[in-house]
Amino acid sequence: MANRRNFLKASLLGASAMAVGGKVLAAGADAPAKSGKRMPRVISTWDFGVPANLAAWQVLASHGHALDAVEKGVQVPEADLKNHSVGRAGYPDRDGHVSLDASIMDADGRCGAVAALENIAHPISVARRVMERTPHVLLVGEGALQFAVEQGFKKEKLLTPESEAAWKEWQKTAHYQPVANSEVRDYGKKPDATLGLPGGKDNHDTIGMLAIDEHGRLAGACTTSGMAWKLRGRVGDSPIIGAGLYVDGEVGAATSTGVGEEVIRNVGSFLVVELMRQGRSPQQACEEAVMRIVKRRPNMKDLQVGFIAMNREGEIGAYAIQSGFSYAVCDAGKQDALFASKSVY
Ligand code: SD4
Repeated sequence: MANRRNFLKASLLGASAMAVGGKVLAAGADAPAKSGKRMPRVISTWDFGVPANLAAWQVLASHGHALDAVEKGVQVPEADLKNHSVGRAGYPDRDGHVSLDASIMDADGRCGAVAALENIAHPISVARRVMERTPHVLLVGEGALQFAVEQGFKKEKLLTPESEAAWKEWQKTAHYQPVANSEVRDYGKKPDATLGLPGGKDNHDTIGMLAIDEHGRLAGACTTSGMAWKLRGRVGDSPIIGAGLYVDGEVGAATSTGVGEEVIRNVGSFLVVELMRQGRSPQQACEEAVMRIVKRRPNMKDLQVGFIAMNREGEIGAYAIQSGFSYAVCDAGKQDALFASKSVY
């Protein structure tokens, strides 16, 4: 179990390199922008956050709203056929159904979410419709699908031949053991957003994105196909407001990736925002929230949870249990920056 000394050691030594255009540039402290202003800005989880941020940036750079930016941004991995952990090409559940979870939230506490949604490629946009066109926050399963179709979303088969092949391969053992996405990635290379995920190993990455626009408005989005081979009906943290995503315009925003059950148990993203409210920096808040989980679960060997956070000044933070968690940052200074997060192990 990580004790306080380990934690401090990890905080001090945890490598945090940044890759931009193929070169590792600097340690991943949140360096002040040259202009002194950190907005507009967008941060998102994992390597595929780089192209997602670019799409969000198009909105932010043309004076758009943070809410539009995060929706547009996360639609990129949702549509990516090589991405087997988000959206259209996500790996299915144990029984072969691709079921998607997503949530979206703005600075005023307005939010919407869908869980266990099947046959719709962009769950984030359905989540936004839940927020804007219903008195509800969360729609699930059949009801979410019915609502999506009523709203004009196209119903389509999502299971791609590649995902189906991976599922069939998995069925040979049918062993369900979420594996931490913690292999060391080569940050010396230009981030390759089309990497996809090797079958069966990296079986769960989620895109969580936080943005602040030029008016200082915060918003967040989170979308995933959840854990590959999960039990039918399993819902992770991503569509649970307060767990996978939380935004408070007076304080900041946070989102998570990793084993959703642990994040739900600890109401992770809400915790990160509350810690920022109490005066922690985004980095300190992410670290404390991760340590809260680690403290409760001594045997964290195969467990990954990572948080990213942004406060209302546009300062950011990231922290994970395991190494190998990456996050992408985009602002007026650099649009394709990818960082290796600090981590406990
Ligand atoms: C879930 N948190 O469904 C998601 C999966 C994920 O990295 O983020 N994996 O539990």
